[in-house]
Amino acid sequence: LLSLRSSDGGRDLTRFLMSYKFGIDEMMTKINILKDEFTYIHEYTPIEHVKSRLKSADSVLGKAARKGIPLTLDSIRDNIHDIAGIRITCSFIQDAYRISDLLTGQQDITLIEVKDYIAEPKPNGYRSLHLIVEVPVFMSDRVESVRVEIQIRTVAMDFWASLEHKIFYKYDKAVPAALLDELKDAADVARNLDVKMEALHDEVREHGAALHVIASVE
Ligand code: 0O2
Repeated sequence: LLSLRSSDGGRDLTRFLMSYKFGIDEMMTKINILKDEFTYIHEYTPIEHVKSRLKSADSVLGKAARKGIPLTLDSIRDNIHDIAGIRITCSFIQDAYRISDLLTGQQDITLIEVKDYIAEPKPNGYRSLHLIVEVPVFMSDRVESVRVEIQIRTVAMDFWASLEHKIFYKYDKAVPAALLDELKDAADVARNLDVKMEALHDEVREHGAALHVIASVE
């Protein structure tokens, strides 16, 4: 195999990464359809924000080298699952599972892996629902199944994760223990906020349903 850092290998790598960009495009279309349809029919959408990112060639090669993965396209495809990444932010915990079900229930999506850090948060307090899915991408001469990592989290989880990520890099991954403890406390506060907001949301919805029943009887 040509070295992926040589000019020919680099072209192969660019073409390889292009299929991940198309994988993101396919998934974004699905997510935007769900979002628009929900807004139109229910006047409410479980999807608040969506962001996507494609890992750069350098960061893919860097990750492969760090993990001791051979620098071939096949082994990169098999071992690095977050080349294409999508992050969906929602309001409530139950929305995260709803979005996950709506996406993974689609005929052409294959669910490869689920990591439920909402049910089982990481020791540092990180919470999020991670899915690895495969989506077909139709190209001029072939169909490729492209893996996309989807992170689904509430606004509170996202707020915590983005600050924690910044702190982690600010301290060059050596965060002082006292700060780690405070971050864990903040994660607990975010979790409590999610639980509280969900309970309020359910209460308001039940109240709305009761009003609807009264109105239909009258
Ligand atoms: P970035 O900069 O966001 O891309 P992997 O390392 O992906 O091969 P792993 O560790 O099993 O395998 O994956 P996992 O646990 O599903 O987490 C992958 C991604 O989730 C991370 O990507 C982060 O985006 C996010 N994540 C996981 N744990 C944490 C955490 O403790 N804090 C924050 N803020 N984010 C987390 P990257 O590549 O590490 O980072």
